[in-house]
Amino acid sequence: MSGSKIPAEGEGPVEIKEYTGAAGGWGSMKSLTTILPEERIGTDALDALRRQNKPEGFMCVSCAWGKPAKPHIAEFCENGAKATAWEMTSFRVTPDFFQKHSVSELDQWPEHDLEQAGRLTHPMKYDAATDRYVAVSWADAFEGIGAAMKRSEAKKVVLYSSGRASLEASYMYALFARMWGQQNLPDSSNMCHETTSVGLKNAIGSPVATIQLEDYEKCDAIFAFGQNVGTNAPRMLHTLRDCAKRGVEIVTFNPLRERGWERFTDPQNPIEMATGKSTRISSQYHQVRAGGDISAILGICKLSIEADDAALAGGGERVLDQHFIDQHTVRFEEFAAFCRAAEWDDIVRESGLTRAAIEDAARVYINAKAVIAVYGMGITQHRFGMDSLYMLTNMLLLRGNIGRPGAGPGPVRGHSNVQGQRTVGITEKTELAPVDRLKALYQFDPPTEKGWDTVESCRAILSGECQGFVQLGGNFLRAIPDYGRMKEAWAKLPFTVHIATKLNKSHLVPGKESWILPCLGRSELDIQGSGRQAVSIEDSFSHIYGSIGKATPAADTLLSEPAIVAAIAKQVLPENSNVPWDAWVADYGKVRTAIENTYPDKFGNYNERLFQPGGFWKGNPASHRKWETKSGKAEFNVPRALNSSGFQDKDGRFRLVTLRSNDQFNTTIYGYDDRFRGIKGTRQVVMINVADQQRLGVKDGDIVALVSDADDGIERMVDGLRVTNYNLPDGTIAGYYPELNELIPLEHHALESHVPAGKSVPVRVRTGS
Ligand SMILES: Nc1nc2c(c(=O)[nH]1)N[C@H]1C(S)=C(S)[C@@H](COP(=O)(O)OP(=O)(O)OC[C@H]3O[C@@H](n4cnc5c(=O)[nH]c(N)nc54)[C@H](O)[C@@H]3O)O[C@H]1N2
Ligand SMILES: Nc1nc2c(c(=O)[nH]1)N[C@H]1C(S)=C(S)[C@@H](COP(=O)(O)OP(=O)(O)OC[C@H]3O[C@@H](n4cnc5c(=O)[nH]c(N)nc54)[C@H](O)[C@@H]3O)O[C@H]1N2
Ligand SMILES: [Mo]
Repeated sequence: MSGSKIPAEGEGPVEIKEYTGAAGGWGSMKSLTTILPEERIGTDALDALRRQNKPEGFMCVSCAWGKPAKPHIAEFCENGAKATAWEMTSFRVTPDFFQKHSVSELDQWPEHDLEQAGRLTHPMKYDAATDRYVAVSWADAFEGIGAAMKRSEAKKVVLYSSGRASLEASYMYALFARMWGQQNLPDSSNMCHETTSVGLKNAIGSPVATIQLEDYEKCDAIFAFGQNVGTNAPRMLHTLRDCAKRGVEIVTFNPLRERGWERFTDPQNPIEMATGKSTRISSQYHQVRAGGDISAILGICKLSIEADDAALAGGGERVLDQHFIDQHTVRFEEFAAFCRAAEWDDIVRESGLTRAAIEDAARVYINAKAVIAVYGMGITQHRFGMDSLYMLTNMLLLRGNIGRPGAGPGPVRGHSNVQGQRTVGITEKTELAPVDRLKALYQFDPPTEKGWDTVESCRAILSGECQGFVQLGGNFLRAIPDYGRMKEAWAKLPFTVHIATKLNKSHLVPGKESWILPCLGRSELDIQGSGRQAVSIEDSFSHIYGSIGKATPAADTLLSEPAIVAAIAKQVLPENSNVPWDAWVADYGKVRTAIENTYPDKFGNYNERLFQPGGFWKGNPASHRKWETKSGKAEFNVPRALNSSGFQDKDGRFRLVTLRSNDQFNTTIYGYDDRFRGIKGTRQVVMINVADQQRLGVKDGDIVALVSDADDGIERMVDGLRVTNYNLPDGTIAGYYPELNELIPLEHHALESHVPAGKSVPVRVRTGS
């Protein structure tokens, strides 16, 4: 059994009551005036905020939303500012800190306290005799890591990256892996939008959004699925507000009524702030069951197709774009037959929505000339997540809503450079690696055997096959499912290397040998041989931006990510004059030239265009209706199930949605408040609606446990959760990630993309514990 009790937090009074404010507004100002002084940040940080997301400024380390060519006076949001403050804190985790606290002790600390302790300052190596990390020189660290890697079989070592590292660092990291003879290059995308990368590629031949920021100025309807804008991409609220004001219909599908999709007060608008005025965002809000999107969209498609059938029969105006369907798509007839045959009883049951509600949504869809479908983790993190995504593209294809202005799929990516990492070679899949170019440029034979993704890496860790784990940022152990089982196996790894800015749980379960290598953050000045360096990132719209850090580094002992990656590569690889690692570290412009030589179509004149306002666009074939799919056309797909949970409903079984609060960035917990959801002072909650509470015989404030209800016979439990009244569809309950990751079986993942299915986890509620 892998049960755990979450340690008590003692973070001030717990208060749970409905939040009545809009997203943004004074609430977000108040939240900022708390975190900025808490992190004791200096004038450097305020100056950095002023420059955040502006040409020649630094690009926010929080979300991947686009940075407009004409930025606002303050082009940052509450959560972007928190992320900056968190990185620019004046607290430090020095060798003394590690002398005071053993690793076993630190492992008991809540995640919040670990990161709040401050920025890592020195390279550290674990000493088992004293159970402490002790300071080592950079030279000794690299030598030790090199030796550990060379003792291992390259193909059994994982090189993970979290989506924050720059294009330059990521390109070097992936190149190093391949020159070493492997491509075990999972990244956070494997837990996130990989369903998009696989599903959109299959359906329309492009693994990313086909739209750009400016398309939001041209759409007349937005369909939004499973994304929490107010918390996870708050700058998008400005875009949505402008759309709503223009009369764009915004139709939202989400089991929770997320405040950002309801209304918004612009903190940068003095009149709105003074009058408390807010803009309504969604014109319709549908509280779909967790996993119910397949059926909700099926209803919309069925109504569209049947309206078109009627128009054909009666001579009315066509609803479908027949010309587009004929010219550009395959398998329409199969899909249309499936929709016509679908039964409303099934659609209503599986979506959790009434037929009338779906008819309202369909009316908007049918009348709109240009539709954007925006989505997040509520679509991708399900067992049949790809079927949900296919339904979303099916819907768009019916009326030719892909590849023209103001229309198309708009996945909202997570980490600020997660999409870019894939672009420059961080992938375990050979077909996505630029094998021929690498071979020509560096004269070696890149590996062709598929590497491990996140789930496969976890399997190899569990089985003992994995011989070592390097992470370029991130907190892998805490972000993955099955925390209890994985933690035990992780401790047996022969070596781990963590390139990080802050201490986290992954560092505190040392393998036989473990190093922590502290690096510069993106906001910091990075001086190398040729002077001050810039790095670059790619946003959700495939726009690429330069970023220059200006703040004084947290310690003069820090190295940059490119410098660390190069040093490790030089230890492990035989002397190879074809990669001038030192020259690259001295001048990142040379890495960009190498990237341009590897991907000439996407990165032409890279260095010249680095600071183009609004970023430069790497292009997208599907946006001009060039379909790089197997069939050469956009593909309709019939879904394999009517809901995406991938398990049967049963008495007492719930679909658990694991969510982010407004006070966290993934496993980084800034605080214990989730303002928009009215939850203060705690994260140990399970949100349940009143009818489900009555069925369970529990009430608001009771303490319960959640237990895994997967059919694999493994007991998994999280105890000490406070029942919290919440407006949710029957049978859907919710709580926070990462605390609940214990409950997700590793094998409960999206089928093709292997994204852990954190948005419908089968659980039971255990009372009286
Ligand atoms: N401040 C802040 N910003 C962030 C992050 C952060 O942690 N904090 N994380 C970054 C990262 S890496 C990512 S990937 C993104 C994540 O951003 P989101 O995609 O918004 O991710 P989640 O917070 O997990 O919320 C998913 C949303 O989907 C809804 N949902 C759950 N299940 C379903 C379903 O079956 N159907 C539908 N229609 N909706 C459902 C939930 O109610 C919730 O509103 O944000 C990025 N930005
Ligand atoms: N149950 C459940 N599980 C989930 C999710 C969910 O919704 N539900 N979401 C999934 C998703 S979408 C994602 S993206 C993953 C996130 O997984 P990760 O990306 O691995 O996790 P993060 O919490 O973003 O990583 C935080 C750590 O990154 C390090 N760091 C911060 N900035 C830098 C930097 O500039 N450089 C370096 N080198 N290190 C830095 C710090 O040490 C910090 O502790 O989690 C996934 N797990
Ligand atoms: Mo993510």
